[in-house]
Amino acid sequence: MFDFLSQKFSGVLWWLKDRGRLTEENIDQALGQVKEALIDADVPLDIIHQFLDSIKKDVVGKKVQASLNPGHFFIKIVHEQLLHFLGGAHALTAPTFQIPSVIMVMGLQGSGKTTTVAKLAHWAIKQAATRGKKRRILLASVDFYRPAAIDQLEVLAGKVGVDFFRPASTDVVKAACEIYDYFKAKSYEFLFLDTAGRLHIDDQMMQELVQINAKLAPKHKFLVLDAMTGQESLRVARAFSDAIGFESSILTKMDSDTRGGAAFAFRFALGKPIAFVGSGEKIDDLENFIPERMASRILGMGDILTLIEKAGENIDTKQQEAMSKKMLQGNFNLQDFADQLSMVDKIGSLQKIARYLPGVGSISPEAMEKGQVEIKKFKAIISSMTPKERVLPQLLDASRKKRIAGGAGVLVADVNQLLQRFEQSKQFVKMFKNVGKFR
Ligand SMILES: Nc1nc2c(ncn2[C@@H]2O[C@H](COP(=O)(O)OP(=O)(O)OP(=O)(O)O)[C@@H](O)[C@H]2O)c(=O)[nH]1
Ligand SMILES: [Mg+2]
Repeated sequence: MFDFLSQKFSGVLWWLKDRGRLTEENIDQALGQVKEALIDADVPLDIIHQFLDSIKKDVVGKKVQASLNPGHFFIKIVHEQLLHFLGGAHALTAPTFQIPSVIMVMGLQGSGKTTTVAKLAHWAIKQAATRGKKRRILLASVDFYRPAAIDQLEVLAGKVGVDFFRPASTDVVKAACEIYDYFKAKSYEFLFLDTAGRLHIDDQMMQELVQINAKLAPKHKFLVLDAMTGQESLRVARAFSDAIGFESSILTKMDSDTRGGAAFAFRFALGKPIAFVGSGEKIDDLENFIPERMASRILGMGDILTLIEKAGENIDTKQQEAMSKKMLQGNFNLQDFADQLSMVDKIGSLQKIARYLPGVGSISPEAMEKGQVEIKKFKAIISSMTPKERVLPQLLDASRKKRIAGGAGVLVADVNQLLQRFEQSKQFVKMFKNVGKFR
């Protein structure tokens, strides 16, 4: 997600960071490239101009801090403005649902509503579980537009492990009332309501939603937008906002090779936050949208925090904290590298992780597979080393390498390859450490 913007931005900014002086010429050159990147990402032109103007105003208006070189100063301003555009540092991160609540999703056909209903229910269960609580959750749908739509939700409810209710009526508003009565009668805490989509904004769809909204007064309304639709999704969002209103949006399919333009522009164009982003088809593929992290990601700093958080679901927090501290401090030895590789194993596929790392855009499945095999090999090599060798890899002379290769059942060339990878990884950590300095 945002790989495209990230690649373009980081190219410009890393080039600029080494300039000793900011001249009108190199600022204009950098901004020109930022503009090109945003146009290519399908961000509306008026929004691009406002964004660039705000950067320019800041660059001219603010004094370069003594501790920063001019290139870093420029990046800092771009980062600040980006953050502002995406929702600000103190934006609401995770919505909490009051008890009881009706939570309604709406959006165009195929935008991901039904999948998102299941993801939200799963998310609510996980949230409650962190406080040792269990929620009584009901899923239901008033989508009579597509024949299999309601069955789809029933299957998903089974996967999430929550109750499902099928209304007898096929009149949308009557069905909505039936669902609501059932929800009340059975004292559920949350009702997640799926609605029908249409290919385009359509009067009948809007009218139905207006009526459901009036009858059920959902406490939370989410607009589900397919991030792949680009600028068009902003027009859709305005139409839903005018007709029904919603508090925040959920951008789906951020795992696709979308260029991120809609996400970039949404908050600014609509004045409403993005609450979540969908990053896959599974019920677990829902993330909070955190502007700070997204801004860093776009600027090519990678999203170590998200990565670590994801890891946290599978890895104990102590290990996680130690790792992030080491990364930030730039102390990083082969043992850490091995631990990191184990984390990769625990988190899941490399493809997922690659999305969080700077400059790693799309990687072919073959390359991914090769990567997984490499990880296994590397782990075997590191486990054949002595603890001392792991901390001081410079000890590894030819005879030690031979011993290690023998122990791991690999070639000496593989050991060398590991050391090379470790060096690269250290470079990345170093870069991250430097980035930390001027943020
Ligand atoms: N890759 C990816 N696919 C997604 C995501 N969210 C939904 N999908 C897929 O998109 C397709 C449409 O999702 P649905 O949840 O059925 O969309 P919908 O809005 O309910 O569609 P209608 O009910 O027909 O209006 C399905 O194949 C989903 O698996 C996502 O975040 N990432
Ligand atoms: Mg649906």
